[in-house]
Amino acid sequence: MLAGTALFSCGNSNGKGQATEEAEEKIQVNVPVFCADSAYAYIERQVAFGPRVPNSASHRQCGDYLKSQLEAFGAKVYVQEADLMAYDGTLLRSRNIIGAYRPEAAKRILLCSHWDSRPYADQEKESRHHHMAIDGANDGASGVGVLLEIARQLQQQSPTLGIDIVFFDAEDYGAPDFYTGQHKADYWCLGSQYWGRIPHTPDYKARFGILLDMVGGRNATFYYEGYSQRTASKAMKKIWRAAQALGYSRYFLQQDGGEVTDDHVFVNQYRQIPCVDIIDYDPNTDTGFNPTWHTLDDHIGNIDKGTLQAVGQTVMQVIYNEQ
Ligand code: AHN
Ligand code: ZN
Repeated sequence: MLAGTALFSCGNSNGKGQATEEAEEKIQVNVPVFCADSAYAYIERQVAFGPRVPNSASHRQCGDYLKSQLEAFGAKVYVQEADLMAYDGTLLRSRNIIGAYRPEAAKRILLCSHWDSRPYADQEKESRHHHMAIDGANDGASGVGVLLEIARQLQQQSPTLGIDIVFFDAEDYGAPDFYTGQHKADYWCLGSQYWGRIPHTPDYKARFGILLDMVGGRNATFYYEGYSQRTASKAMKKIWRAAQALGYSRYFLQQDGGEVTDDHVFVNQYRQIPCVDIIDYDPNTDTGFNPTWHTLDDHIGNIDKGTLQAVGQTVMQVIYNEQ
């Protein structure tokens, strides 16, 4: 099984944060070490199914895999099924897949990512490529890979708060640039819009949420994303502070980036949960995203373990220190 074979070089003690005799009375939290090799293996595994485009066999198979992997890591798993209408009227057979840790705990943190991949490489230079589906190693699979590794860690050592890992479906089925027909508004993030209206448990609440989107690119840079800044600045500052303390300031820049319509918007709008988007922002491209964004270059060869490590360890630092 992957869970066993994924552990190449990662031990399970970081030697940091251990309670010493001198500092006994202080609250010390031993944060487990995030294993980037393991996260990388979970990304490879998702990509190996083929593009996870809704209504495809690859999509269905990957969804089954995510559900069974969360179960294997000891989560209480919920699967929300819904037919969601895309911009062009296509009904997307979608599943939000949720893994809850300590489901009885009132104080909770939400961690989320989208798991579908985009049906169109519409940022490719040549139009003959625009109708091809992307692997979405970064755009989709990277966030899920990091969260699966965190799920594996949660099974071994529980933080104080309950944790919910939500894999949203149908995030990336927005109208392509080449589509000239009429379309409805808000055609991105269909899975999170559904979950926001009908959460997996009634009146679901969390102290805050963290959304991971494109967290595996080489030389990734995470800026203060505009919507997170306006609606979740307290949690955002906490995350960036943790990253600086861990030595990841070259990834987590303390500068303003653009504003992005992403799943965190609907988590906040529908559930009033402040949610921070950790998303690779590139000020040197027209799109503001990584050069591989919505292109055929978004494949496993462009995933960087250093970035996965920085993001995974930072998220763990935050969730294990929450009281
Ligand atoms: C828009 O382009 C409007 N939102 C980007 C959200 C996204 C797409 N994240 C990954 N793929
Ligand atoms: Zn995308």
